[in-house]
Amino acid sequence: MKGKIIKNISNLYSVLVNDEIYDCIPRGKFRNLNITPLVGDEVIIDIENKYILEVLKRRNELNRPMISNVDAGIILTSLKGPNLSLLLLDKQISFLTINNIEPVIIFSKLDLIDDLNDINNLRKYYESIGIKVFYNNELEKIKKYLKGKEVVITGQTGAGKSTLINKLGNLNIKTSEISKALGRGRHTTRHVQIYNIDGINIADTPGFSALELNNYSKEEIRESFIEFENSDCKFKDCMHIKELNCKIKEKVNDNTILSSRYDNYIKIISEVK
Ligand SMILES: Nc1nc2c(ncn2[C@@H]2O[C@H](COP(=O)(O)OP(=O)(O)OP(=O)(O)O)[C@@H](O)[C@H]2O)c(=O)[nH]1
Ligand SMILES: [Mg+2]
Ligand SMILES: [Zn+2]
Repeated sequence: MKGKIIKNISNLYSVLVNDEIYDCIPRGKFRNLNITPLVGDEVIIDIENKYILEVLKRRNELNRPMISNVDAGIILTSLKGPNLSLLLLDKQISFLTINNIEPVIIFSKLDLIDDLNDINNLRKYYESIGIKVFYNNELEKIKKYLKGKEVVITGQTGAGKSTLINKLGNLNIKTSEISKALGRGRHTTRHVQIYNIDGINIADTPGFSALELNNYSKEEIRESFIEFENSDCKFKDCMHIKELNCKIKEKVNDNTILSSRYDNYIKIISEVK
């Protein structure tokens, strides 16, 4: 039977087959073949013995969070508690872009900020380079945009990922209750799980506080900065660092390119091999 993995906790995978959920374990051969099934995978299962027999070809996959076959990644970005980190935001945009997944920015905790001027300008900038941006209270707009898509929601611990999914789907995601019951004192999602909300498949994921992009090349990082495309620099292969007649640096100087974007680009490529 063919199904889709919608949840994974250690070696147990919940596979959805025609509205029924089967908790399966992978066949031993996967370990030898070095295949780890991922949430989002289309799989063939043996319903009687509750085995995953085969993982079908993936459209794409991420290692952080561990998920496959997604169209869009929501970068849930909190403005306060956790505080806004434009470096982490830009890293996530690059990470998703390199992996052929559309980045979508959703800002949360606007209610904790007095002056929204800066954040409105930030929104306009990211929109101007072709990225969809929402505030987390724009529930209907978010739903409309995500309709029919396979989506993963990523971002810092405590940014409000599970809260947003609960609001979108009128859900009460159990993971926060479980962590409360265990006395950890904070709502922390500990596994990846896909929820179906009015035609949107949306995966909740555990949060993180840092992201390393050092598996990628400097060129891949450069390509992931969308606004650097067709730069028309003097040198065709300009890295936009110290080269002469660099059009990107000119655009940074005349504020066509957001200076934090450029600074973060320099930071990210300096971490790379
Ligand atoms: N003031 C305010 N609080 C929010 C907002 N969104 C979420 N929160 C709160 O932030 C806290 C953390 O929210 P969660 O949804 O558990 O965060 P998460 O991103 O799922 O965190 P992890 O599962 O640990 O990765 C909760 O107390 C939420 O009520 C918001 O827009 N404004
Ligand atoms: Mg959560
Ligand atoms: Zn250049």
